[in-house]
Amino acid sequence: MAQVPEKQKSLAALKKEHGSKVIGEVTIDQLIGGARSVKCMLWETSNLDPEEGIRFRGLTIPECQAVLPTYSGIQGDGEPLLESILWLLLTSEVPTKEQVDSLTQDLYSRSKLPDHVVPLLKSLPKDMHPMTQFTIGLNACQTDSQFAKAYASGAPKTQYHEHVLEDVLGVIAKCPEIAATIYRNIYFDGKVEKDTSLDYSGNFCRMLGYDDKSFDELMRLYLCIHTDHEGGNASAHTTHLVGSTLSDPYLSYAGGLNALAGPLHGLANQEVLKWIQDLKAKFDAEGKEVNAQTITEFAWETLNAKKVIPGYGHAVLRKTDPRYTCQREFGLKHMPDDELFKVVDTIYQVMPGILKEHGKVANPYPNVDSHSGVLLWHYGFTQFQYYTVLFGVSRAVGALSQLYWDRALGLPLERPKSVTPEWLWAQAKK
Ligand code: NMX
Ligand code: MLT
Repeated sequence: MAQVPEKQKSLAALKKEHGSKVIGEVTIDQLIGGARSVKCMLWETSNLDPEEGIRFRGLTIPECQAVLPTYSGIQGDGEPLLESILWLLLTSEVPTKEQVDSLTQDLYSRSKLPDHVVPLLKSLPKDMHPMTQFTIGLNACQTDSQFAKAYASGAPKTQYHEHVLEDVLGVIAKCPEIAATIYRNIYFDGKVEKDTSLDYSGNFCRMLGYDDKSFDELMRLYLCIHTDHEGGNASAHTTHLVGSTLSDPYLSYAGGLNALAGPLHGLANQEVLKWIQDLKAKFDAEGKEVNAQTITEFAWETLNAKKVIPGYGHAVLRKTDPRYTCQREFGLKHMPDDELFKVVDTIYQVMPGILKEHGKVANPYPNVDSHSGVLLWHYGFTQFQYYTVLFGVSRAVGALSQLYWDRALGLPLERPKSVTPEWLWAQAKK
């Protein structure tokens, strides 16, 4: 990567000339409250503004949709290819279609799973959660780690990022087959059919067992928008933290997947579908329509039972997530009359008001997970316990692009300071 020496120099100069500059302070609220807004991580690949949402290397989602190569090859004609966003995140440059096509081939050349992985996945109980299976599958691929081998044979620190890049691309290349094997094993006949004449997302759809051009487009959109959400989210942060110990990218991202599997993070996408199914079941049984009034009733039941409304709220965002908005636009274009799509829209009309009235939530608007499930459901992808695996295939691209830069920039072991309650009380009384 040609930019590495220049970026290394710039960071070294920043540290040398301005290292002691104070850029913030930390309150006791922030310390107890999950470090919200504490600026303490360097993240190259994306940035999240509370009002505007995500920018990937400076580009908003609509800007990415306008300039990144698509399957037809024409920018703006369809959704961006996952490979184009990978190129953008890794290099900060908008790729050409030729560059993207060469990256697709490069990923296919690295996609073979070690021989023990498919038999291992097939040996797992079918009722083991798909995310647990995903981390097992990815951990088992670690036998292919180039970085671990190079480190063991004494590679110098200055070359770490070159070996890490091999693994970053290796993990991203292998994730679709691990994920598809899990899906086909749990819900179908275990057979995975590839079509490597297609792009990464199209081939992934065939491996999952879907052959529908409109679903391919949804997968392209889905995989692009879930890639990165700056560094502080739990899956990206975990990947960065584990990687800072010089654990290789396979082990680091398996750590990230474990964080993604929590219901306050990526698992919320399955929880949203479950919430909607529970709502429908209740009102169908009572002979009532699902409408603004019954949704409001069900939302208050959830809140009064001290449970969260899945898919609403965010640790950073203070407006509707632009990832929600672009999925809504996809729905309006491809399935405007779909029953569940309309339910999600009605939820969107009433939920912010309910959450404002409830009075606790800092952000009463929907996040990415609020919309993704119903779009999948429309195409017959109804196994919602699996949805977070799709998020996991995508998040590899952002978290691991940054992991490459972590090593290229020589970032050290992450080791923040903890304090005791006694120390905090002593500070409070000063
Ligand atoms: N429903 C009910 N209560 C909520 C919700 C919600 N959707 N969101 C926040 N709250 C509560 C929260 O539990 C907290 O209560 P308490 O004081 O009793 O602990 C209070 O409101 C203040 O929390 P916030 O400061 O608004 O949110 P925080 O930054 O702590 O948490 C989330 C952010 C995303 C964890 C939270 O909004 C949530 O639990 N949302 C539902 C789960 C979800 O959709 N997660 C997916 C996030 C996106 N992703 O993909 O990761
Ligand atoms: C994410 O995409 O990681 C989520 O929106 C959570 C976050 O940013 O904290």
